[in-house]
Amino acid sequence: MKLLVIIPTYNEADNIQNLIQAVFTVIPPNGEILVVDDNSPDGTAEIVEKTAAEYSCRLHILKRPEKQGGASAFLQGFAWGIERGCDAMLAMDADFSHDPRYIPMLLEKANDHDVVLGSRLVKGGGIENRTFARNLISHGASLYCKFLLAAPIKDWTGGYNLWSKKALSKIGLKSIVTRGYSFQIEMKYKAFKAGCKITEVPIIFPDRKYGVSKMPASYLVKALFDVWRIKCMRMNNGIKQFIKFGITGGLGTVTNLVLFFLCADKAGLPEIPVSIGCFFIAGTQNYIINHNWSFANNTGTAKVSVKRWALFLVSSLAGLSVNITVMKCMIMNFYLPYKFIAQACGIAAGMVINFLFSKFVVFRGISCLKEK
Ligand SMILES: Nc1nc2c(ncn2[C@@H]2O[C@H](COP(=O)(O)OP(=O)(O)OP(=O)(O)O)[C@@H](O)[C@H]2O)c(=O)[nH]1
Ligand SMILES: [Mg+2]
Repeated sequence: MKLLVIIPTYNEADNIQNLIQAVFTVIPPNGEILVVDDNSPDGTAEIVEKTAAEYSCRLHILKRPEKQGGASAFLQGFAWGIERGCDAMLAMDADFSHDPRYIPMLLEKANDHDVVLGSRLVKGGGIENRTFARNLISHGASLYCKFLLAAPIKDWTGGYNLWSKKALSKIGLKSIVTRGYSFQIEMKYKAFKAGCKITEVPIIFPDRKYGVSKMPASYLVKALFDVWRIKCMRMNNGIKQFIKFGITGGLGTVTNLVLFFLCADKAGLPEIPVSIGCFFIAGTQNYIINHNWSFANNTGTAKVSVKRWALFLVSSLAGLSVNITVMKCMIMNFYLPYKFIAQACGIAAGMVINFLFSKFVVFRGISCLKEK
């Protein structure tokens, strides 16, 4: 496993050299560190550059022209690591609140998990030297997220986390829109929703000894609102997918009818084989459009595959069966002035089934580095 440790820095001159040394003593020999510095006025970047000489090609620095926030630094670091073929990316702060001694434990858990969270809120974990108020905020924020997002994660805001390449690809880095504490919440929630295997390992979190905190208190308040935004984003995403899926289905129906008209009406070919052929062609068209458009957030860079195409056709058949069943049941059990009302209900039910099967089976959990 090729590990990249990503450390965002802004004015961490007092910490960075010691941290780099401490990290290198615990990571595997092929592990590397990337510092993402935003032109720190205290010369953090220069210290990293000098230190780099000691660790030939294992210590890298990404220098950005101005302060852009820790979340954006992590995102850029993740993208950098993925491009360079790293299998796992460990995000940690430079201020020693994230003690390097936990790295071996995080790495061990990475063998059978996609995401390993350094957690202050599981048994054995904790926050040192924190006031009662700050403890309350941490616990309260996590309970709030757990309740609203309905995911079994305890430490939502912690930033000492190990992300496998697979998890980052499932989450889709370009889909992450929040910053500050909310960034951690959004990443974790999306990982959970993408079906990543997540675990939390206990860490003790001390306050920084050197330097000052750069996280404005307003970010905490912002996070409270962002949790709703994250929740709604997902719902909106589902609605958008459903609309696109419906349009795709409509296009497929047009293709089906035009082909049927040409082959059965114009060319005089037998209806049943023509109908089956139309089903395959329109189904294939739907599969390709859904892959590249309706579910582009899930599929990303992945190519269309025969297996998923076959699954999609099975899903279409399942939808058709539900359509016929609902239509028939309605005609048999209700008085309807027109049969097409039953057929319309059947189509709607079939479409929902087809959509759910597509979303949660056919297009679920495919690589998604390309979003939106
Ligand atoms: N590249 C970059 N790094 C940043 C920026 N702001 C903060 N950081 C780094 O992000 C990490 C976390 O920042 P802190 O200020 O410690 O924030 P925090 O840990 O959430 O808050 P505290 O608990 O108060 O320390 C540290 O390594 C910072 O140097 C930024 O704008 N750009
Ligand atoms: Mg800190």
